Amino acid sequence: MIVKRFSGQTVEEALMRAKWELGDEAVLLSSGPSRDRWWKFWEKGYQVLAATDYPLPTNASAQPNKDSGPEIAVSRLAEDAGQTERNQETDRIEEIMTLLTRMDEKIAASSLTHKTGHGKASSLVSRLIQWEWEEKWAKEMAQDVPKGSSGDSQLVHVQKALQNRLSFSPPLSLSSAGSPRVVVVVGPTGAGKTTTIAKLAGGMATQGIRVLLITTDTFRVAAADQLETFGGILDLPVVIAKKPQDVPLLIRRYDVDIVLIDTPGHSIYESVGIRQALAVIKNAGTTDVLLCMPATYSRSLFVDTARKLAGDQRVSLCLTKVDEAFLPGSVSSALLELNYPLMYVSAGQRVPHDIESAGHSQFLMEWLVKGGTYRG
Ligand SMILES: Nc1nc2c(ncn2[C@@H]2O[C@H](COP(=O)(O)OP(=O)(O)OP(=O)(O)O)[C@@H](O)[C@H]2O)c(=O)[nH]1
Ligand SMILES: [Mg+2]
Repeated sequence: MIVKRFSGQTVEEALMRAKWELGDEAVLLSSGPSRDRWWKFWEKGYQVLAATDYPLPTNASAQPNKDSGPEIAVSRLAEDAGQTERNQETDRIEEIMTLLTRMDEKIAASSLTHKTGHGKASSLVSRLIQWEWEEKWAKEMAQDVPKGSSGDSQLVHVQKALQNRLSFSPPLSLSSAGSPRVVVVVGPTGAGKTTTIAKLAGGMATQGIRVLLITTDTFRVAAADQLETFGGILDLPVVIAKKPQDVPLLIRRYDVDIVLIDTPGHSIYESVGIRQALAVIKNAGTTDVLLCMPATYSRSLFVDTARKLAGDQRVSLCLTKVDEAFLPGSVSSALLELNYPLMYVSAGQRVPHDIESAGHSQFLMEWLVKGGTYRG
C-alpha cells in the first residue's frame, strides 16, 4: 500500500493532486487544514491523506487525466472515504499521520523562528495573523516589540504601536463659528447610521445641546419613520429633506447647535446611491462627515467600502457593531490602511448608551489588538 499526503489551497485541489499521482483507485483516508511544513503557515491550505493498493498508473504522477473532470475525481475519492473508515488499517495510518503532523508543527515552528531571526517576535506575528491581522501589519506592529518581552507584555507594546499609528477625532462638540455644526452620516446599508444618530442626539440632548435631526432618506419605506420615532422619544425636531439642496433652508428655520443628517444606506456598487450621499454632503453646508463602518466586515470590504463612500471628502469614522465582531485583525488592519481618524465606537443597540468617543475609550485599543467580546 502507498500512503501519501497532498496539499492544496482547497480540499478539492489536494484531492486532484492525489488522484493525479495515485490514480483513480486511490482512497481518501483523512482531510483537513494543512499542517504541511511546505505550506506557508500564514496562508490557508488543506491537506488530504490518500492511499492506494494498486500499482501506480504510468501517467498518473505527471499529468491530470483530461477526460475525467475534477468533479468525477473528487466524488470518487469522497465515496471511497466512507468505505475506508471500516478498514482496519486506517487506525494505524492515523497514528502515523498524527506523528507526522507533530513533526510538521515542530518544523514549522522552527522555520518561523529562523525566518524572523527572533522566536518571540515570530510567534507574536503568527498570533496576530491568527486573529486575522494582515501579515504586513502584524509584522510592522511586532517589529518594535522589545526582544525580552513575552506573552501579554508583547501585546501591550503592539497596543502602543497601534495607538501611535492610528489617528482619532475628538467627539462632536459645539461649533465656535456661531453657526450650527452640520454632520452628515453616511455608510453602507445597515451599518447603524440611524441608530448612531439617535445615540449621539440622545447624549447631546442630555448635555443641553440643541439638536436638529434631518433625514434625506425619502425613497425607502419607513426610513424617515425610524428617525421620527427616535426624535419623538428624545423630544427633538425631525425634518425630511426632499432634495439635498433644501437642507440649508431647513436648517435656517431652527435655532440649534448641531444638525445630524441621516442618509440612505447603499452598497459600493450603487453609483446612484453614492452620488446622492455626496450631493447631500456638498449641498448641506456640511462641517463633518461621519462614516459608519461595521466592524464585522472583512479587511478588504471595509477598505473598499470606506474609500468608495468617502470619495475625496475628509471623513471621520464611527466603528459600529464591535460587539458583533470577535477577531480584531481585519478591522485593525483596515484602520491602519485607511488612516481615517476614528471618532466613535458603537458596541450595541441600546440608545443612547452603546456609543463612546474612540479616543477616550479604555477598551477599544485593547480590543483592536486582542479582540474577544467587546466590553466597552
Ligand atoms: N449589535 C449592534 N447592532 C447595531 C449597532 N448599531 C446599530 N445596530 C443595529 O443594526 C441594525 C441596523 O441599524 P440602522 O441604524 O437602521 O442602520 P442604517 O445604517 O441606518 O441602515 P440603513 O438606513 O438601512 O442603511 C439595527 O437593528 C440596529 O439596532 C451596534 O453597534 N451593535
Ligand atoms: Mg438608516
